[in-house]
Amino acid sequence: MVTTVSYHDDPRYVTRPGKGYDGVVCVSYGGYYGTGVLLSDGHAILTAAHLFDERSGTTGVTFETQSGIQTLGAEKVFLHPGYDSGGNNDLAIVWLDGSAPTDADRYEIYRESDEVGQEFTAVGYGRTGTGNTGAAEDNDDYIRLKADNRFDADASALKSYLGSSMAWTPTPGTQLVADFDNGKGANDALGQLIHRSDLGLGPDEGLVAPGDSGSPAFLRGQIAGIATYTASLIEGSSHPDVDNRLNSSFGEIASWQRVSAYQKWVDQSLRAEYQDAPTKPADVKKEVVEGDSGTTYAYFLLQFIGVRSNPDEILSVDYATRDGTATAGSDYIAANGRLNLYPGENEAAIPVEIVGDTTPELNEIFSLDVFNPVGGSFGEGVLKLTAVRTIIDDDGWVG
Ligand SMILES: [Ca+2]
Ligand SMILES: [Ca+2]
Ligand SMILES: [Ca+2]
Ligand SMILES: [Ca+2]
Repeated sequence: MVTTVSYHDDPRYVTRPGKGYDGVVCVSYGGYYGTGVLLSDGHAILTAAHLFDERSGTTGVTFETQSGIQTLGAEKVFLHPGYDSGGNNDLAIVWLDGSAPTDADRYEIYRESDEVGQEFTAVGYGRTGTGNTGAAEDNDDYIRLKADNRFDADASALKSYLGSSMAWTPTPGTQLVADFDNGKGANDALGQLIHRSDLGLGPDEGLVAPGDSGSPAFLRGQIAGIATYTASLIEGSSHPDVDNRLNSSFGEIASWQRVSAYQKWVDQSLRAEYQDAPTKPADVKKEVVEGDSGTTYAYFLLQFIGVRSNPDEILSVDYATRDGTATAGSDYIAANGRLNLYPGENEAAIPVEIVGDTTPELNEIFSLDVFNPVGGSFGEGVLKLTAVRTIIDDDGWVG
């Protein structure tokens, strides 16, 4: 991450373990590296497809958490089927070959469409440097930094202003752009190029750099963007880049894949991996054996019974886990988010990770609350549904 001020140890840029960014990981493949982010199920990393483009090799995913540094491999990697080298649909999901460290943060994806104009926090392992001089060359020191910026526009707005002087064509509604501001109108790239004037966030502002490909942009703690490219743009008499070369300096722009536009692909790609998930009520297991290491899933099944008033409509509910005798963090991993049922889907499972250990314990319970139904109801007067799961200890007796 290139930041406005140089010092990597400036508290505004550091991401120490335990402070909320432990699910941002370094992804290596074929001698190249980028950044990715752990999704809510604890098994999948969302990153950029171009990390895997035209190379071969093995995938490594490195976590830095309070329990130390741990690298996992990939069981498989899915590229978005519409990915093209012009930067469209530049998303990949890495399915880990084991569960992520239990102390790594898991993140929901951002599902609203109000990103433009909002401040976000970008976090990644990319090259460091300052806005004045850009990313330092060949300093792959793998420091996870964060910086803020604001989504100025949908990337398709650039094309409508720049036309054929821009060599690529972002699909409308699928990418978000932000510029790297130093507070001066002359270097306000998107103010100059597309009349979205905004002079930035002062010393908190930053921009992605090589190594930040695939890195998340967080809005309200959820993954709203996945970094895809940077650009130094010129149009007529506007030369906003401070040094007229592509190096993530002040006056450049970056583009993020707009995750809200891809929620169906993300959700359905993950659901296809939950091979033990129940698909009908008779298959639901209300008791789950704890296991001795890593995590295993307890599933909750959400089923819609009825006829959609509009067959193209997405139905949704919000959900959140709740402690019973089991405690989030040590016995299971808290989950909360929104479950969508897409057209043609009438049920889906919500996985919750059970934390394995070898300590004798009593059997313990926790719950999942489901609320805020959109497109259907739970029945008259019912605001919330609750289901309970029991974690069966497999480590002997306690007195
Ligand atoms: Ca900016
Ligand atoms: Ca700006
Ligand atoms: Ca530059
Ligand atoms: Ca056990």
